[in-house]
Amino acid sequence: MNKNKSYSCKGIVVALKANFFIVEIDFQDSKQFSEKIRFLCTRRNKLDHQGLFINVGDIVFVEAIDYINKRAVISQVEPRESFLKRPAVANVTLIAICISVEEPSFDSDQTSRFLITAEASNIKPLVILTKIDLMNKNDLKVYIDKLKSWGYDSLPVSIKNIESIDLLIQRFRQTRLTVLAGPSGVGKTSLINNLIPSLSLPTSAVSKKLKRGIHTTRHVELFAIGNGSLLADTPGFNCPEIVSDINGFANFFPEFRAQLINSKCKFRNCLHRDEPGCVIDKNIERYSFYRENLEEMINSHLPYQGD
Ligand SMILES: Nc1nc2c(ncn2[C@@H]2O[C@H](COP(=O)(O)OP(=O)(O)OP(=O)(O)O)[C@@H](O)[C@H]2O)c(=O)[nH]1
Ligand SMILES: [Mg+2]
Ligand SMILES: [Zn+2]
Repeated sequence: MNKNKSYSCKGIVVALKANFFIVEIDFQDSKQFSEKIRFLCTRRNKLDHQGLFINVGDIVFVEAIDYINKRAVISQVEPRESFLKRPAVANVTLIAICISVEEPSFDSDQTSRFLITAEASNIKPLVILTKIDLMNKNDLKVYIDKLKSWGYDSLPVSIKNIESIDLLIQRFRQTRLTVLAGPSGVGKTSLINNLIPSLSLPTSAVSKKLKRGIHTTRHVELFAIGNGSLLADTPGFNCPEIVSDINGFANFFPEFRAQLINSKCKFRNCLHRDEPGCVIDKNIERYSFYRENLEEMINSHLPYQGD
């Protein structure tokens, strides 16, 4: 294990705490023995001047390493391969969108908004249907089929079903950095506690009155899940904002993309509203969601006409 002070080491930002960064460094010796150590870090002023914002998931170089007090200074940030804006995580390779059908109940628009966030960041989403112990098999099939018709695979899980947890571990170990995202109270932190039994992160029951989660997790944090893979717990939020330009919006819907592969609309810039020669089937489930949000975008782009 090389702990020579003059070295600069590569690590990953696993959490932000006030004005500090928690950086995890994997020290490996010649016998392949590995020890992961977390350091409380500040950053060199020059990074501020370069306007570089450091986020969880960033690969960084640290120097001035104090092994006794576990302190160091970030001197360099590697270019990002991807960036998810909300929750803010760099270098994400998979977004696992956690959605429950009961407690809190399934909300189609909210689920679509999470999916669109992933599509807009160009990061592959996977839907995890949580708390399946609270529903019967027929209902579960309805939701799996619904998501399939939108173009998404889903993995049904429950913390009360060990096999489903094992399947999740296998899935997450195949990808470098998975973010668990989704509304508050769907069970993201509970899943992590079950996937990594040495953790006991705080969780809380869904509010009976509001029928929603109470925002228990407040910060993004990365945890090692084996095979060099990382998993991010994130604070739940209930209404992700849609960020899209008018012409690119339809492209965020896999079921629209599938229709446009086989046939083309008459007009190249067709918005799939009421244009002649439009090939999009207006009876598909999410057309009304698309249309309402598109009209909102169009209206907010109209020049002000006066009162
Ligand atoms: N029945 C059942 N309850 C679950 C399951 N998973 C989580 N819960 C419960 O759901 C509640 C909310 O769980 P959390 O893990 O705090 O939810 P979260 O998504 O992390 O919520 P935020 O941190 O607020 O975003 C807790 O009371 C859990 O015990 C499950 O598989 N089945
Ligand atoms: Mg949580
Ligand atoms: Zn069209």
